[in-house]
Amino acid sequence: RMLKKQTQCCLDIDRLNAAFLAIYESLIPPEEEKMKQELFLMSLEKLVNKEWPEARLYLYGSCANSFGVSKSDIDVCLVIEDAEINKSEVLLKLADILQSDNLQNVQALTRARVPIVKLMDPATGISCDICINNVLAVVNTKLLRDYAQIDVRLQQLAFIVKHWAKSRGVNATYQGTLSSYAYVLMCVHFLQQRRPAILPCLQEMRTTYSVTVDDIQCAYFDQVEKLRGFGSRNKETIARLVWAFFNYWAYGHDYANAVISVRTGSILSKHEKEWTRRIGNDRHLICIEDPFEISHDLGRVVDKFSIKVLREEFERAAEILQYDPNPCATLFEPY
Ligand code: 3AT
Ligand code: MG
Repeated sequence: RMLKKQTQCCLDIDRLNAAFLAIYESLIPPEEEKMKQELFLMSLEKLVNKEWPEARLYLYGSCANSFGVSKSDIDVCLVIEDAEINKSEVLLKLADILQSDNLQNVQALTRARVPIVKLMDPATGISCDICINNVLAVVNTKLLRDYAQIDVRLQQLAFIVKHWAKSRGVNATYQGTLSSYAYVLMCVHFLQQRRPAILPCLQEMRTTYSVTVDDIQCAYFDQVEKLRGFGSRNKETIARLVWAFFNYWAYGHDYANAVISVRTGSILSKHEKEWTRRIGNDRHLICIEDPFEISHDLGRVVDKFSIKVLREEFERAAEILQYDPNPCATLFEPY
């Protein structure tokens, strides 16, 4: 009877596939939006180069990692290769320059964890955050973009998970829930763990790309065009994967002991990472290892209240996918 029940559920799940694909497609930004962003970046770079001729601007975050939905804010990193600079001074100067160029809502946040200048371009409606010399974020953006080239199911799963997290209010690090970056890493790890695997572990393969940033060596196999079709032996549909993803985080993950690690493509123990005790504000209640900054747990923002909220949301999602007659609507209901 058990087996019959399971087969039944899988068939039902696959029936939802078209609906999930339609949600995914509705979230993809149009080509035109990407072009506008590129043009805006070029005009910004011109402006910046008047003051700092050697400086370069890079897009990072969801506008460059393939996991950006339509109308997201863009994240820009200003790279100045002068070790002597004072970030706060540069940010204040930058804010001045932008203000005199008629950009709107210009604001320098020099005391934030990642100091930035915020602005809005009235001509295009693009809102943007500019940080200084945050090269690690530019490199982790490339890693995620490279993973996205291997199997389209990563992009599909991540769009749906991010859309769910935003709808359910569990995508705010200042409230103790997880960043978009953390959710995408959870998706990559999940697809590395399927059998047959849908994604490889690029950092365990031959090095074809290597940079050293802030004393951290970032190295992995980046010739991803050679890996297209890697996951094709696994035939799971996106609906099945969404269902399995929420089941894993609701009932399968060992919150007491396990650390998910995209870097190794495996589960590590909290014990070996020495993430068993609370140190300062880092509580390690859900552990997601950063692929490059390996002492960094992306779950460290989660506290004893928000872990409950998160786990209840994972369980809610798993229950809905199992039993709700119209799961695609209920799953994304605003909280
Ligand atoms: P949204 O579509 O904006 O929600 P995003 O991928 O742009 O998703 P964020 O704006 O939260 O996500 O972050 C922008 C980038 O900054 C993503 C990643 O390259 C980097 N980043 C964010 N949080 C961390 C972190 N804790 N450690 C290292 N890099 C991070
Ligand atoms: Mg962003």
